[in-house]
Amino acid sequence: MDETTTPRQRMPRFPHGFAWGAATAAFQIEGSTTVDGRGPSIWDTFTAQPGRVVDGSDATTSADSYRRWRDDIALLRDLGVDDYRFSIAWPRIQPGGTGPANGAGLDHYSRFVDALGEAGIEPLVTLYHWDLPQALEDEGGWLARDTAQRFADYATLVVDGLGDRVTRWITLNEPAMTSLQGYALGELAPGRTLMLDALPTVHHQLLGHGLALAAIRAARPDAVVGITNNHTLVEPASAEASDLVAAGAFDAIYNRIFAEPVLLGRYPDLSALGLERFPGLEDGDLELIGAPIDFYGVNFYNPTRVAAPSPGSPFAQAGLPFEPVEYQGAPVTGFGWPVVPEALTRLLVGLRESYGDALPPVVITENGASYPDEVVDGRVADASRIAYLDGHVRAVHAAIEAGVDVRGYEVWSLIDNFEWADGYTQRFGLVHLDLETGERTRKDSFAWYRELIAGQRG
Ligand code: IFM
Repeated sequence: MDETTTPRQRMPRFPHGFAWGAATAAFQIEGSTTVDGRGPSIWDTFTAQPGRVVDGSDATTSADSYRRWRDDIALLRDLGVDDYRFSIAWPRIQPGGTGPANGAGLDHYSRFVDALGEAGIEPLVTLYHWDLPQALEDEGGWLARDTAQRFADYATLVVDGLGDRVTRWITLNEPAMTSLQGYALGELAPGRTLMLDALPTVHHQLLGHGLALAAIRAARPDAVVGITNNHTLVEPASAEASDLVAAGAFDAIYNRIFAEPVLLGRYPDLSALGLERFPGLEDGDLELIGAPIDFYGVNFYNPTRVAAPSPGSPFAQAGLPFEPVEYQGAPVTGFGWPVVPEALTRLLVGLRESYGDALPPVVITENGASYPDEVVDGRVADASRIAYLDGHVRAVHAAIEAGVDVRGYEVWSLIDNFEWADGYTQRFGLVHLDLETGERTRKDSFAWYRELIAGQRG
């Protein structure tokens, strides 16, 4: 250990049973996109369109984890994690989005789960991390109510195949990003620019969560099921009334329309957006969506400062009552995201204050930072990532001390991977990926995290 990998201060002790892990997603790491009968997803379509991905790259190889999964498990074992959060690719299980399970695809994950078990690592499985089968997008994607039922059918196939060895399931990853960036702004697949007309995709995803939750519970009463939402701590840009109103509207559309139906069984008041009833909502839906879950997954990266839209800005032109503004006074990651660890404590305490006993135990299902890492003489000295992770882990501890029931923490990500529309320009891994050779090099943050986990056990 040298000075960059030695924690500056001793990490406080987390509660007994707190689970330490690392996270990935199928499309971002697997490659082998045409192997074993996998069908095309919206991300294959999107990456093939010129100009969609900043470096023109695609995910046909990435970390090659579909073939090199044993290497990934060796890394996880070395890291000493309790669990591994990974996702199942829907187009490997149902290449056309409907019908019986594709045996070859299911067998792959079955082998993988067995090997994790042999390594003493518990799977935490995300059923949907953005790779919708293209055939379903052709039928309307998440704009179509039927996609919710298709998702529940797919979830049932997976749980029937793996539920004897997998206990913990996450239905959806970050439905906010799918709706806001995928269908409203066009920054992620499927690249639609529907603005507020994208709102039915919010409801149909949440309905998919509710239907899948019921299906999983019916198939495996012992299953432990949650959802993962991406949360940001929203701060008004000033104390002006207009900025306070703007921050409230942004909080509603980014955080609360995804949290409240799940936790409280109702949508927040969206009259600031001119909405009296949520688009797509039908009688009985909220009972399904708001059915009790076993844990609530929180992905957190950074806070967001929000102002009233300046006249003529794209936000004003789109009729949106808010505009995110630069977050001054904090260091930034490679993505330019502000690094403010205490914002995570405030966010978690705020969730507890807002939702009280309706908030089940929380798992931090993603947290991490991208930096432009390089291998120099066989080493990646990523002191900035260590500082980011160290600060955020302490922030989780502070939230627990303040009374929030947090049960686990997953670093995003185990290994550098395909960062969606940013291609390979943003490296989030504890492990460096050589994009030419596929070679994996443990970064200093890997050693730091390994020591943290070992220290919590000792
Ligand atoms: O890489 C993504 C992940 O797929 C979803 N959450 C945010 C990460 C970093 O942008």
